Amino acid sequence: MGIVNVTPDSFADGGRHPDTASAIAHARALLADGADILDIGGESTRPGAAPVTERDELARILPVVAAMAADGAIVSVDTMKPGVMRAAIAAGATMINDVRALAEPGALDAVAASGAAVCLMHMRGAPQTMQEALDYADVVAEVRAFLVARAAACEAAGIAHERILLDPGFGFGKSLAHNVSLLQSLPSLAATGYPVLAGLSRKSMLGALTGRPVGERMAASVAAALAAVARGAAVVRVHDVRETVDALKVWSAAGMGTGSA
Ligand code: 7PM
Repeated sequence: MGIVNVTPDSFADGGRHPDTASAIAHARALLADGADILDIGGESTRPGAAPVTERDELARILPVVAAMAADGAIVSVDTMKPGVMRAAIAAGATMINDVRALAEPGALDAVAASGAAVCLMHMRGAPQTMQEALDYADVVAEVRAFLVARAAACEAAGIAHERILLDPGFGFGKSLAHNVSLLQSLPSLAATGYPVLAGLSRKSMLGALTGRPVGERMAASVAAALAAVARGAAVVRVHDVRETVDALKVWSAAGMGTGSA
């Protein structure tokens, strides 16, 4: 899964859709690099990020979703808003990636009413405050229980078991030790039977492990993707698609098990 961010700093004071063309070009490059899925996001989940209105989020992502769906790509949309989910699905998205695991009122129904798949992610608290209270008795058990409960809520709302993926949410309200525990215990999440999606690309836990700033974390990110696949991830969400796909090809040839980047 290749990451396509459509969150321009210039958008609020700039032109109407200043970066649609560059986002589409980036998405096409990720497909050429071997991405199986594009994850298109117009709302930053960055800690402390300013909230984005539904109107602005739609203006950012819809042209990109429509163009990539028209190209035949499998399109995921990274959003917490039911209105954005519905519009994105109508424009051709077939997967919703929600860091709030469809907790927003109406989100369950928005996905259930469609044939779309959903990635349910674990986050402690809200993006603005999630790194404040990092207390877990057993982070692996707590994350797993949360995700299994959300999957049950999805199924009760009419979302088929086969359409649900689980994601421990690396970096979302977790310390380095919590993130490392979750990575090591990914098989326990995979044992639920739902495919697991792992997002480790360029994250601060890799900075903590290597001492590298965000612009110098590609090798760490590729290693993290391989580690996640080795521990049972079915999908890895990455910025560096070409390098990750190359690494997974060698990994696979060596009989180390397969995943999709
Ligand atoms: C600032 C902070 C910028 C955090 C970007 C991020 C995930 C996700 C994100 C993930 C799923 C990033 C994150 N991370 N969706 N969206 N899983 N399913 O590093 O780990 O891309 S945003």
